[in-house]
Amino acid sequence: MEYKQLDKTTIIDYLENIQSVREFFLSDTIEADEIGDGNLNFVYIVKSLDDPSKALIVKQAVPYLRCVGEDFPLGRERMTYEIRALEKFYSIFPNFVPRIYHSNEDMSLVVMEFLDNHVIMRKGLIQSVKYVNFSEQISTYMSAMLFYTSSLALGSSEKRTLIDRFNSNTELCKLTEDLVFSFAFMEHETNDNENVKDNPHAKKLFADMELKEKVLDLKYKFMTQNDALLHGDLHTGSIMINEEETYVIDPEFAFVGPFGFDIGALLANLVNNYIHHCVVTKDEEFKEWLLETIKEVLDKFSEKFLNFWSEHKDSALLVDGYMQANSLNNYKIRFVKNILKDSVGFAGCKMARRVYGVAGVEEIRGIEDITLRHEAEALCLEIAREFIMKYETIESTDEILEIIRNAG
Ligand code: ADP
Ligand code: SR1
Ligand code: MG
Repeated sequence: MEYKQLDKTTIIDYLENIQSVREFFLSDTIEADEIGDGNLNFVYIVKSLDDPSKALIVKQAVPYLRCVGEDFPLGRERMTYEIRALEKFYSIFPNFVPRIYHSNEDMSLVVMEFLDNHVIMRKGLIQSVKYVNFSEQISTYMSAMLFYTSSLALGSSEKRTLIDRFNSNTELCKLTEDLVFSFAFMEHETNDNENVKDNPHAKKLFADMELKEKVLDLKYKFMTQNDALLHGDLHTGSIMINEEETYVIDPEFAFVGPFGFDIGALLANLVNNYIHHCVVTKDEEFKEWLLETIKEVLDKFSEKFLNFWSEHKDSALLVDGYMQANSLNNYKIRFVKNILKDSVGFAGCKMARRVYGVAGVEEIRGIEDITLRHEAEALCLEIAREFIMKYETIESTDEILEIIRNAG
């Protein structure tokens, strides 16, 4: 089928020919509305006019970056990787990924479950909403997705097949290389240059060679380590949540990359939210809940990852009988500690890129009072720097919390 960019009218004609969608809506009259608020794609809600409880989401990639417009071309193949990742993640643990009703790589389009009772997590966190099941659920999601797509679970050829299926997501990997690890640390036309101009914190960041060397090390890990299938953009805007459930959406940046990258993205976004509450709401109780949540997410991740591993004796990495039990156990504990260390480094890069780089986050760039915004930015850069400079020596989650608490 030849690619065609759909709109809220032509989507209806398209869906009429899709069997699974017809079975969902039966003979109901349907209507579409565009609801996308992301940076890259168009997202439509398609609703039944006969039964308002029935709705589906249609997401289509266009051959440019939505938030900039047609002047910024971007291959729509990103949707191919989003579809493949959604299917892969769903096959590992269906509870955390929207159900797919239809996908079409030629049309760069996916039709999926409408998460009607869920909100984008970032929005909830800004409103100080506590999600009590979150640490349990997201730690299961991250440990399962990372473990079962890694060489600790897969055989050697299966792992290489997985890499072949995902690692031509070149344009989006390049976007991350540029935006997360490079441009936000230097003078660049894509930065938020109104804010960079005459800003001593920006000047200091861009001149911080000690920091930039460490960022380069982390960028190199991002570019060369093929540990596991990543979501690739696991910020709190890619999580839809309510008090009971957690769903992860939007994996178009998926590729086989370093274990610590998704965990780092999540950590960075939780800390950015903490900073918002330090500076704007000063909600001490919520800040404490965020810190506890960070600790729980990381500790539970390690525990669950090790549990999955204990059930797998043979893999690309390990042959049963290769090592004595206690040595193997020590090896595994060290392995997971190294994942956490890298997560902290990646979190630092992810935090810093939100300060002056393109695509800020609401928690910081959305602060209208300029003095408070600068205060949040300074705090963000301070914690990011500590994370990046110290990540290789971090031994426990308590040390991570200490860095966060002691800043400011
Ligand atoms: P982009 O790739 O452009 O970032 P997203 O996948 O993040 O797009 O989707 C943009 C917005 O659409 C989300 O912030 C969310 O509000 C809404 N959305 C996306 N998928 C769903 C879904 N399955 N159910 C409900 N809303 C969704
Ligand atoms: C120009 S795209 C900017 C950012 O949006 C996505 O959510 C990723 O984080 C990307 O870096
Ligand atoms: Mg998004």
